Amino acid sequence: MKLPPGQRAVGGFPRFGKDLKSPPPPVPADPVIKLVGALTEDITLPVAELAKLPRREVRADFHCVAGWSATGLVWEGVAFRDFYREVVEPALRPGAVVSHLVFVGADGVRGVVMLEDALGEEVLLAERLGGEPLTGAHGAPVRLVSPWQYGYVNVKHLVRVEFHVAAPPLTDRWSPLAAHSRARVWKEERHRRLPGRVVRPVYRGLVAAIRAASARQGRRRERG
Ligand SMILES: Nc1nc2c(c(=O)[nH]1)N[C@H]1C(S)=C(S)[C@@H](COP(=O)(O)O)O[C@H]1N2
Ligand SMILES: [Mo]
Repeated sequence: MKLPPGQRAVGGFPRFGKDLKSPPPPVPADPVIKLVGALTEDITLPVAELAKLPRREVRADFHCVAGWSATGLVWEGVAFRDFYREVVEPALRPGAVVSHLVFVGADGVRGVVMLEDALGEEVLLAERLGGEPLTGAHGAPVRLVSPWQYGYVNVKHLVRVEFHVAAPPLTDRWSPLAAHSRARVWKEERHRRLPGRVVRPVYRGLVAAIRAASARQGRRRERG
């Protein structure tokens, strides 16, 4: 299978993220997802309720903006578009036209996704990977999976989804890693202003540094 431009296959599926030195956030006994924003009122949705929606399986490759790809992953969960139609739309404020979503993880990581991208056919609220419940490494209890977008919008450990009627303010406007608002892998939208091709080496350097820091931490943990 061909990979998107600038991507290389890695063996297996590494855990990755902004804080690999910390263990994944613990999963509460009865996890919930808060739904907030353009709704008549906030909703606290038990993750267990997702089981009532139609199940969907997606086989896809996963692409981190830093340049590695994991191939042939099999995810299972609920299609985001089914969730949106059945849970969100009936709760929207009359007249509200949602344009952007913000997905928030238990570790505070935020991913901004345009509604039209989130409604794509293969976008899942995924609870299972390779026939098993998600592990802490890969986003337990539930994560967003949007295979046509870079990993950074595939937020793990979902605790909150915000429904916005305008583009949310950019918090990383001046960062060298300024995330692209679409992050589409086949268009190599790695960076908000610079062509993806140009920033490839920057992200590659970053991945090496994060890996090294995480390995050092792992060795320290082993030694106790
Ligand atoms: N909550 C949370 N979600 C996250 C991240 C993170 O640090 N925290 N990192 C993102 C990045 S950059 C990538 S590449 C993928 C990695 O997913 P994996 O750890 O399952 O390989 O998760 C994304 N989602
Ligand atoms: Mo990533």
